[in-house]
Amino acid sequence: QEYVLIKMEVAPPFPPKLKNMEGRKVYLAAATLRPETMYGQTNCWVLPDGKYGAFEINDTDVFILTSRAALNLAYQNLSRVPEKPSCLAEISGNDLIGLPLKSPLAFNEIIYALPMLTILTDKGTGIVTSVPSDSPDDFMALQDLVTKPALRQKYGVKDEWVLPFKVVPIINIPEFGDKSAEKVCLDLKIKSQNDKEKLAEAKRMTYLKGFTDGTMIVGEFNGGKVQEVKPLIKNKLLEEGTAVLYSEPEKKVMSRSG
Ligand code: ZZB
Repeated sequence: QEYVLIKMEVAPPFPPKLKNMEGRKVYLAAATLRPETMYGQTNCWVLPDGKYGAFEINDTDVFILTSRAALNLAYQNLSRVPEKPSCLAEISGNDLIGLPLKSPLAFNEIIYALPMLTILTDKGTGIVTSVPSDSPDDFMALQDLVTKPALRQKYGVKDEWVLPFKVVPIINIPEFGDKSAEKVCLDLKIKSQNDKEKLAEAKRMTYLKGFTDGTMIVGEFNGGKVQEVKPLIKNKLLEEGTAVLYSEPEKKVMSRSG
């Protein structure tokens, strides 16, 4: 599986945990398969109990992600020390909540790191960028934070990190309109981010239709078909240096061999 890693830059001033990294470029590195949706980012997701680290990628850049992802990156020429992750600090997801970020292509100039409880730590980087217009998981996780003050309180999430951020329409799908994730979540009567089975179905539907029938309604490639502009936007991000490629080794399917 090949992901695009989006470099979501931590905006200064750095919090205590990152103080010794002042002068470097520190990024939350989010793995995505949908680079064409980056215009619609409203926040970043981290797992509150997740274990992350700040890893030196080269002389200037530091990526915050899981140590598992750092090891994979080290074998893909993305570590200051070849084939060896170089960790400057261990950081928990809780430490990241509320970090202000600048993310490529996003219409929102600053977005915040917020808690998502369903992040898998054995996939991608454990950091996920949020596009609630087109990702049902993101739509429901954001909706949970918007509608549940107790959830915000539990994770120390300030209102201003969540409430001003509305769904940004970026892609039109004839069947679903231009907020496809919201529409599919409503149609399937999905209640929360924990509604796993229905969310898997919603994701399947929006992935497929977004790719085959989607048209961009914003940005440099406005009017273009998602299928056609996806590689163009990906290359643009890679060329300007705001994203890098990241390959995930195939997982062994233990249940099949017993
Ligand atoms: C932005 C985005 C916009 C995404 C969208 C999806 C959609 P897959 O196919 O299962 O590999 N993701 C990445 N890492 C994780 C993780 N560790 N835990 C949970 N979610 C993760 O799915 C890859 C997608 O799952 C990635 O692409 C990321 O969210 C999320 F409009 O990034 B995506 C219909 C989906 N739409």
